[in-house]
Amino acid sequence: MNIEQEITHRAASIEERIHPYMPTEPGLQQTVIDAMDYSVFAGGKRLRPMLMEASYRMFGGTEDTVEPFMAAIEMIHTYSLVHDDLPAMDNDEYRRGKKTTHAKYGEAMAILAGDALLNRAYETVAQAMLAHPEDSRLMRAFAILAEKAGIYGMVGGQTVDVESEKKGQEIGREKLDFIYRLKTGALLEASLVIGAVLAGASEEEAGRMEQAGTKLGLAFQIKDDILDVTSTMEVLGKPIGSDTRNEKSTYVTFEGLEQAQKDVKALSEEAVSILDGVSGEHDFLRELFLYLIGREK
Ligand code: GRG
Repeated sequence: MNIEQEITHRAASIEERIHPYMPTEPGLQQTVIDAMDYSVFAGGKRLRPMLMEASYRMFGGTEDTVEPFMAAIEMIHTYSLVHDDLPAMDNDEYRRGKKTTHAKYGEAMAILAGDALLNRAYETVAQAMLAHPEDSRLMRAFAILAEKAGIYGMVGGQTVDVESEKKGQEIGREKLDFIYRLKTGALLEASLVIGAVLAGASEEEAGRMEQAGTKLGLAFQIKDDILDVTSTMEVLGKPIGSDTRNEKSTYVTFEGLEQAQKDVKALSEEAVSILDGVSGEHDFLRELFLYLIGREK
């Protein structure tokens, strides 16, 4: 398998399948619809829906009930990026090589586009549940999505991150790990667990997928910290060095670049070994986990 080609192919297919879940009905609220569309289709690796679908297939899922959840998690991920880029948070002007949503549409419209994407995600999943009222897996998956995106997940991690950014604030490794596990890890965990649950995996198997997601999330965020130091604006699609400029404590400031690289590799391999302990064909997932160690953006 040429993993790069496979990822590109899957990302394109995911993009096509997400599209129909986005709003299209024209109305006076056209601007916010345009801003949602701009944000979702500005690029992006489509990693979360890719993980979700691969996990679904790993546990024998064959239907398209996973698709609304794939669309929903990408909408939630995109809303989080749109809000994270706002002047009140990171105040970033570029992402994925393009102007951020607030830089293009203004701050108010970016807040609304983020809000609308979050709502649209839940609308999308609710429609799927209404279409299959007999399938309790959809309800379980919905509950996981909501929890992992909320205060016990991504929003919780972002809260501690925002509070820790006050200049001169010393944050310990424990707090850093908490931030990474929730801010970055929670949606990756959700992707793997939701795929498993929708395909009918057992509680134990879903738990293992969650553990793999936790390790992967940590590795992914540490790699993000590394790229902020070692990459370029051209490759990353956003300015580098933002953590240093904001005097932000990161894994790299705690452990140094070399150790951080080693830990990304070790964590990714731990994630793979958890995967390998679960039955079900997962060649692509394994390759994807390992590919992310060396990712350049
Ligand atoms: C605003 C509630 C709220 C949360 C924001 C996701 C997030 C939390 C902040 C974004 C900044 C950041 C460094 C998050 C860590 C996770 C991460 C590396 C996100 C980028 O994910 P990719 O690389 O993005 O999958 P693409 O563009 O490929 O979709």
